Amino acid sequence: MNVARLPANEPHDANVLGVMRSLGYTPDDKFVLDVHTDIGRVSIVHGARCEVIWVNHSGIEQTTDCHVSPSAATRPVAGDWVTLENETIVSVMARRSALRRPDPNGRDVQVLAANLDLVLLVVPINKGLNVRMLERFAIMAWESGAQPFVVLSKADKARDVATLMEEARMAVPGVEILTTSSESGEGIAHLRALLHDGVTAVMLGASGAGKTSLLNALEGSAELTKTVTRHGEGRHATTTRKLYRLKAGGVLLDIPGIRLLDLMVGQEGLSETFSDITALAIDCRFRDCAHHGDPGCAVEAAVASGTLPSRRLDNWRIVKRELTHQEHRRAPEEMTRGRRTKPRPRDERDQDD
Ligand SMILES: Nc1nc2c(ncn2[C@@H]2O[C@H](COP(=O)(O)OP(=O)(O)OP(=O)(O)O)[C@@H](O)[C@H]2O)c(=O)[nH]1
Ligand SMILES: [Mg+2]
Ligand SMILES: [Zn+2]
Repeated sequence: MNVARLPANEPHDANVLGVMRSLGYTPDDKFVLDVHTDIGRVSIVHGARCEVIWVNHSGIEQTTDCHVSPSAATRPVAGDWVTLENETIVSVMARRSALRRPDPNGRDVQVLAANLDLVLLVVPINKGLNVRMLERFAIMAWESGAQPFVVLSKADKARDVATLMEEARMAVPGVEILTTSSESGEGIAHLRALLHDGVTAVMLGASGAGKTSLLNALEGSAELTKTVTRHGEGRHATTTRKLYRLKAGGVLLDIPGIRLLDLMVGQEGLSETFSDITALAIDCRFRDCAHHGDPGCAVEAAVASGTLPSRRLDNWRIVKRELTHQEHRRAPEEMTRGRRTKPRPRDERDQDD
């Protein structure tokens, strides 16, 4: 727990609280406002500097370009709550959720955005649905600790939307799905209703999926989505992660497109995304069943009996392999240490879960 003093009876408290709420402050945030500490939210990070929105001692909202003190233990990212002293970020508050991906160096993890409630998985359906991509985005969203929500974008150019919805439903069971079009306005009101006061959402999707266009459709804003050169080519891709406060309340982070290769896979996100397989696996004879020719495998039995589509198991195996690979790159020693050589028998499994 960080600083914990409730606002005293000072005239600007209500104002401070109002601005903090409009910035997405919720009771889930692991700190309490304190009149003696300047707290703000990072809206953009430019290299070593951060743009922070905060309220000064007169209760006036400010947007300040801040340095980060070398003593700050954590490097701030968009969405972080930070404390300020003389326009310098001195500390980063504990995060209640964070969207992460593997660092390009392969060993570390990079935080893309912090303190999220909702991860909008923006996947276009104008050329069919990329199931592989949707599954991975869902894994990354589950791993963040925020709630995933699927936005099937560019619905105005989609054919057979009902089938695509069904495919999406199968890929991420239990996750809500909405079709949208920034052209026709389909689904925009629904999306706006989701992003009410106290909600921080981030849009996760490939480049060109239509994220910035959704922001524009929601807000009637005109963030660049397209710059056509004199020769008729070129598209404006988002290059910075930026936090927007929506007119109807709520906070939305627009981030650059993510490539399939940069996605993070994690054990928890895997079992949530493939919750159908997770549920079946309870009946596998071995706790660490690989669902690949293992004796007593309930998942393979479900495929054989037609209850589970074989494509689903194929995809699970691929992602599982990727996960093992990523974990291995991040912590080779830990992997070897943690690996069990022999599967435990079933009754032992039943006791420790
Ligand atoms: N038909 C149609 N085209 C769309 C829709 N939404 C976006 N587009 C087009 O798709 C292209 C990419 O849209 P952007 O909103 O820039 O995509 P983005 O996800 O922000 O891309 P990055 O910033 O690179 O991550 C643009 O040319 C948009 O005009 C839609 O709902 N329907
Ligand atoms: Mg964009
Ligand atoms: Zn199995």
